[in-house]
Amino acid sequence: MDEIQNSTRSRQNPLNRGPRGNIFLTRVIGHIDLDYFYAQVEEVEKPSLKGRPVIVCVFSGRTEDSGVVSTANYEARAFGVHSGMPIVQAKKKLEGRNPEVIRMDHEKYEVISGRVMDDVGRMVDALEPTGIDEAFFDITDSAGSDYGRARRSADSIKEAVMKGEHLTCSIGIGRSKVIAKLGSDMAKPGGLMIITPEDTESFLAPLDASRIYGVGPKTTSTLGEMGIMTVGELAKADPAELERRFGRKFGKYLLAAATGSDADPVVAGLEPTQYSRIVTLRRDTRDAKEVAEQLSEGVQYIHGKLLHSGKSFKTLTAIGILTDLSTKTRSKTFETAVSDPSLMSETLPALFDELSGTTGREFRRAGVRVSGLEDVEDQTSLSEFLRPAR
Ligand code: DCP
Ligand code: CA
Ligand code: CA
Repeated sequence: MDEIQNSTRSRQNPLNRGPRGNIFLTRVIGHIDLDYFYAQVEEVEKPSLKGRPVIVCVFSGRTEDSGVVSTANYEARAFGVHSGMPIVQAKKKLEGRNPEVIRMDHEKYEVISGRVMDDVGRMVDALEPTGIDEAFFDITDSAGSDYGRARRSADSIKEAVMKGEHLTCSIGIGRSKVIAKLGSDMAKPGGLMIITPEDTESFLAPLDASRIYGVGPKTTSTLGEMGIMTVGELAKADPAELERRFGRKFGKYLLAAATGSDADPVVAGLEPTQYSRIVTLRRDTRDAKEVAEQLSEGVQYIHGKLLHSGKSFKTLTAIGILTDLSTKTRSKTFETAVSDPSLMSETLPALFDELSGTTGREFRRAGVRVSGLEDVEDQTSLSEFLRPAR
């Protein structure tokens, strides 16, 4: 049975010949990027914001309005507001438009980002996060190099992100990272762009060379001096000249990127920097003890992960998702790294107690996270210190 499946698969697989004439499968690489991420999270948390301009801001605290816009939803962008703009300027542009100005809450976006990455990570062969709201993924094997199947995978990923976090995202798919990234950029907001191997050349040719990942203003201007404006022109450039101007490594990269043959692999999730577990509570409640009790399995799960990876942690975070779906967190950082599960169980009720004190709402879901991971090496675990010798 296996054999039949394998032979059917390989007959359908588009085959390529590599540099040494060896046959390899056409890669299927994706790039996912969450739409207007911080602002969209705020909209999900407070649906009444939808349709109004929303700006998420980092206040520097010097004067009431000093600071910059972290991101803005599309309603605010329509009036010229963008990331990095001074808050004062953004407010001017939105005068009379009833904008919502929200303070950036990085912790919250981290939690949601982590959940999205976990969900997407389970649906792909390899996931390489490259920022809080984006990641490359590889689905060559699971899609069998078939771009029709790749489309269905991408649709499922978009559905999963919507179902799990109520967020829209943009996805690009192609045979290299550069193509996938161009695809997700062009698909924004909310779209899916698939660039099949056959369409790659005609897709790339007319684009401005500056759109290639890693090509900044300086490179663009040097390319301009060489008479190269488009990716198509770059693809036809003299390799020796490119290497002379940009150095061997970057020169080679530019040529590979322009022909859609950059071979950089998707490197799956490096070392974990945190472990977390979130559960839906049996009933909505404000009782911190009740919440913490229902996380005991989560604590055991994290303890297992710590043991398995030989790590201990410095920071313990209680995550509360309230009945209005807003996410709140409280953390405690220990002086030295610890890994004891009973220490987690003992600390959580106090953290949830603090959390419930700052909000008038009940918890619907709750979670626990450990971060600031350190190698245990030969440090004795706290439980061994505390446990009476037998
Ligand atoms: N960000 C920031 N300051 C910037 C750029 C971004 O704080 N100068 C934060 C806020 C964004 C998040 O990073 O929500 C992701 O950045 P993106 O560049 O992906 O921008 P958005 O997700 O906001 O918008 P888009 O829909 O264009 O991807
Ligand atoms: Ca984004
Ligand atoms: Ca991004």
